[in-house]
Amino acid sequence: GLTRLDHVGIACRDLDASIEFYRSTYGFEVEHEEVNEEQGVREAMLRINGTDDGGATCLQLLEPTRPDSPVAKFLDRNGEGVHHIAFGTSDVAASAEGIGERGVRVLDERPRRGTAGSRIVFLHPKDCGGVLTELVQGAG
Ligand code: CMX
Ligand code: CO
Repeated sequence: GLTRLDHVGIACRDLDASIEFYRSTYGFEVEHEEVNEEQGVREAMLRINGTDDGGATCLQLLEPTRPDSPVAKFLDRNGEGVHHIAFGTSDVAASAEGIGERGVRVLDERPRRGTAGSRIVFLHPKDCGGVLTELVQGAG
């Protein structure tokens, strides 16, 4: 099952400026930074706290790497802001299958590679009350 809030994804135009905002305003530090070309993002994970199951809750700051990417389209339509939420699971394929059986469209037929070797799938925001929702299984 889903065990925790893994992260909140935030779309931004300037990753470095966004990192600096969260550092100087709240004291959150970057734990991990990478480019994920498949998702079309340059991203940073800022850890907020650890959790009972050994995971963490993070902010994921997302800057688009190309104009046709999901985050670039989101910025064009909405400007900067909250882009998605992500729930942690110990078995992303099983969680996605169970949720799909309840009539929610799963956007990824099989899990894709997410931050730091995690495995992720997305659920359609139109089936989730307008919230783009990600399921994530840590690399472990
Ligand atoms: N949150 C809520 N609603 C969203 C949304 C979001 N982030 N993105 C799009 N929508 C809504 C739009 O507002 C639009 O609604 P209306 O039809 O009412 O106007 C509808 O969904 C379709 O929007 P669109 O701009 O035409 O977008 P697409 O259908 O091309 O794509 C989506 C939408 C969710 C399928 C696509 O963004 C996607 O596949 N996302 C998953 C991958 C992703 O977001 N990767 C980046 C993050 C990577 C990571 O977390 O590691
Ligand atoms: Co995410």
